[in-house]
Amino acid sequence: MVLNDRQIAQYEKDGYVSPIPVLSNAQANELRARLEKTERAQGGALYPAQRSKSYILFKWLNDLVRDPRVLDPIEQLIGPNILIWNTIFWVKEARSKSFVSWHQDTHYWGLSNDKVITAWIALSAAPIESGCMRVMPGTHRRTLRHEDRYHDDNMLTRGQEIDDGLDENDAVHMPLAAGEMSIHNYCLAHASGPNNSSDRRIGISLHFLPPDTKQIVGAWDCATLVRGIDPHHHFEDAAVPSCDLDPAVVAYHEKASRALSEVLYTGAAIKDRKL
Ligand SMILES: O=C(O)CCC(=O)C(=O)O
Repeated sequence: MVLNDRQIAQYEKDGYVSPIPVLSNAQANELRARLEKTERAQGGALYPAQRSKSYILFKWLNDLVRDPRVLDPIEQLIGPNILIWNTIFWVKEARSKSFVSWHQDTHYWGLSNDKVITAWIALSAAPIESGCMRVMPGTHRRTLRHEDRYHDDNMLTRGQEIDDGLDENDAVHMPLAAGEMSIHNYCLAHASGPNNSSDRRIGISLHFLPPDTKQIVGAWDCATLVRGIDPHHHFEDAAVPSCDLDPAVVAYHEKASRALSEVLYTGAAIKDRKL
């Protein structure tokens, strides 16, 4: 067992657990190098659509979402049957203003289940000065009002931001070393500030579902069973890449990423595709 009773109780009460060691520093560096090789080959960055549903596109990430070091603590929190639904790259360049406003993902992902869980894995060091993840303990038990603010430096699709009297003094930072992971319930309010460090801050969020979850906003969606069984089949089985940017899955990934983008922008006044 990876998580002890205190950590499990903290997840239930506060909505998060951090840090959890997952990869060695060398393994995190190796995955970072794989990502940066793709970025270089494309002129310096991922394309916006490649940021999401990326486990369909990158073999190394499809392996990571099945890694027992990642899944064991997830199983302790949501049970033995686990689907990977989405993964998102969160790259903040060194000394960049990129930030993520306070938000609860539950309002935007079209999912029926409040057990949906996010694992955030650091591929670079993510100390406080780099704009690490922050959370508001206990807010996973409240529905908070959001507004779309469309800020250029906001990494979220529509600049969604909680406008419901949150007190910044209640926030907790979740700094991570490269290779460590934080976990939070997707109903929990979270955010992150600009990167004031001299290195890139590179993270990947992995979004896992119990199989009784449904997509209730989008007409079509996909996911991959990574542990246990799926008696429900609410999601199409996602394509699996046999190498990074496998030509056999590129069109499928584009379909999945576009379908997700449509869900994320449902009801938005402006659809400026960031994901
Ligand atoms: O990487 C960040 O700073 C924010 C990530 C995030 O919002 C998420 O994983 O849900």
